[in-house]
Amino acid sequence: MPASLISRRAVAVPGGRPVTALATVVLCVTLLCAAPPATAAPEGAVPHGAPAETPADRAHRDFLDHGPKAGVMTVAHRGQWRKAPENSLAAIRAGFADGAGIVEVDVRLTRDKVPVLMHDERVDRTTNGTGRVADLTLAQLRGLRLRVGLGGRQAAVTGERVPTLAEAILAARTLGLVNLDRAWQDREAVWRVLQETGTVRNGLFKSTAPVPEVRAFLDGHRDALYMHVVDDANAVSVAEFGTARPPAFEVVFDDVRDKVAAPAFLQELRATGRVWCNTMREGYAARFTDEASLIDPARGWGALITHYKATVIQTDNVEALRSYLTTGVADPVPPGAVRVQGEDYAPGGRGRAYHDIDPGNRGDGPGRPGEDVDICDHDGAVVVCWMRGSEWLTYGVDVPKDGRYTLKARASSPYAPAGTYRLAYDGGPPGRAVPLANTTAHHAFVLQDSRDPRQLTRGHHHIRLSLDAGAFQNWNLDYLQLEPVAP
Ligand SMILES: [Ca+2]
Ligand SMILES: [Ca+2]
Ligand SMILES: [Ca+2]
Repeated sequence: MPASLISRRAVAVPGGRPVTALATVVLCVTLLCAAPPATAAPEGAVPHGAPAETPADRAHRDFLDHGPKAGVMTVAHRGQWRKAPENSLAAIRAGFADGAGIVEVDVRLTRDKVPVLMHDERVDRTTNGTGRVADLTLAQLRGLRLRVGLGGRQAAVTGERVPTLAEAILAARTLGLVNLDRAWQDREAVWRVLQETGTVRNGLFKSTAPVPEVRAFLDGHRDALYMHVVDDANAVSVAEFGTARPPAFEVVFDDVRDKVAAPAFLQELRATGRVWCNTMREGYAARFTDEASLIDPARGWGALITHYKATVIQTDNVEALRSYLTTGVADPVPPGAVRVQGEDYAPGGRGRAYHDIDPGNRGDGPGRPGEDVDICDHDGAVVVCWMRGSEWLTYGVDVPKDGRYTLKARASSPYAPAGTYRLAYDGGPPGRAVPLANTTAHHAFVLQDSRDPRQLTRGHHHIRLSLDAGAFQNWNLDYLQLEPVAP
C-alpha cells in the first residue's frame, strides 16, 4: 500500500530556500487571521529550534486530516482570476493571499514537452495569440501575454505570461497546495517537475483513471499526493481501492438523486478522507453553486457542508467563501447600505415600472407572468439579461438615513464596451452616462461603482435605471446597491 495514501506523516520543510524568521511570522499571522474557526488548531507547539510551519505545511497537514474536527478547505479555481489572469502566477499568489489553502491550475505540454499552465487546448481565449498549446514551443508561448480574468477576445491584455508548471509550483512552495487538473495523462513529466523543484508535497494529482492505473503510479511515486474523482459512472472505483483509499475524493453529481450524492455514500467517503465539491457552475454539485451561495449559503456551500459532507470546496469566489466560513455570511451588505435585486424591479408593469423592447421573458429565469423584463438564471444568479438600448427599469429603495450615496451595480458582460446606463432619482433628470466594464464572462459578476453619488433623505426613493439607446448594450444585472459615501 502506498504510504502516501494512508500516512499522516510529520511535516518536514523540504530542502531549498530557507524561510526567514520574519517572513515566517508574517505568513503564519496571515494564515491564522484567515483561517476558519472550524479548522483544527496546530496539533502541538513547534519544538524549540524546529523549522516553523509554513502555510503550505499547514495546508498539506489539513488536507490529510479527515478527523471529525477537520475544517473546510478553500480551493481557488484557476487561481484568483478575479484579481489576475486565470492560471497566472499572480492569480496563484492572489488565491493564497485571499485565504485559499489550495489553488487549482490546468496543465498542458508545449510542443517541446514542457508542462505549462493553460486551461483550453488553444491559447486563443486567455492570451493575445492563437493556436494549440501542443503546436507551440515554450519560446513561442513565452512571447504571448495573458488577458485579464477569464479572457475572451475583448478582454484587456496584461503583462503576465503563460507560466511553466515549475514557476507555478515554486510560487506555491511555501503557500499551499496546487491541484493539478488535466495533468494525469502527462503525470510523469509533471512528476519530474515536482521532483526537480522540491515541491512533491505541494502537487495534488487527480484523475478518473482506472484504479489499477492509479495504483501503478502511486506505487512508483510513493510521496505523490492524489485525489480520485468520482461520479455515477465510476462510483465503483471507491470500493476497488479497498482499504488503501486516497486522502480525498472529488465528488461530481449533476443531480441530487445521483448515487454518489447519497448521504450514506458520502458519509462513508468522509469516514476515511476528505470530500471535495465544486461550486463554480451548475452540474458539478447539482445546483449548489457559488452564485446560489451568495444569495443564501443554505442553497450552496452550507448545504454541501452540512448534508453532503464537503470538507473541500472549489470556488470562483474565494473571498466570499472565506467570508462564509469565517463569519457565516457570504456576501454581506455593507453597513448603512441598501441592496435591491435586479429582478425585483418595481411593481406597476409595462410603461410604469419598466420598458423592454421585446415581448415576454427571453431568459431562462423566473420572470413575472405577463411581463417583458428578461430574467436569466446564470448558475444560480437570478439576473436581468438581454439588456438593450432604450430599455429602463425602476426600483424602490428605503434609504436608512440622510446622506450621500453611490449606487453600485453587480453586473457582468464579456464585451468591451459592455453598455451604458443612467440613473434618475424620484422623477428627476437622468445623471451622467455610466459605462459598464468587461468582466470577461456572462457569469463573472462584478460590483461596479456608478461614480454618480447623490444626496438622499431618509425614506422611500424611486430609482430609474435607463440604458442609452445609442450605445452598445449587452450585459446582465444581478443587483443594485446604494452605499453611503463620505460627503
Ligand atoms: Ca423581453
Ligand atoms: Ca430586454
Ligand atoms: Ca439577482
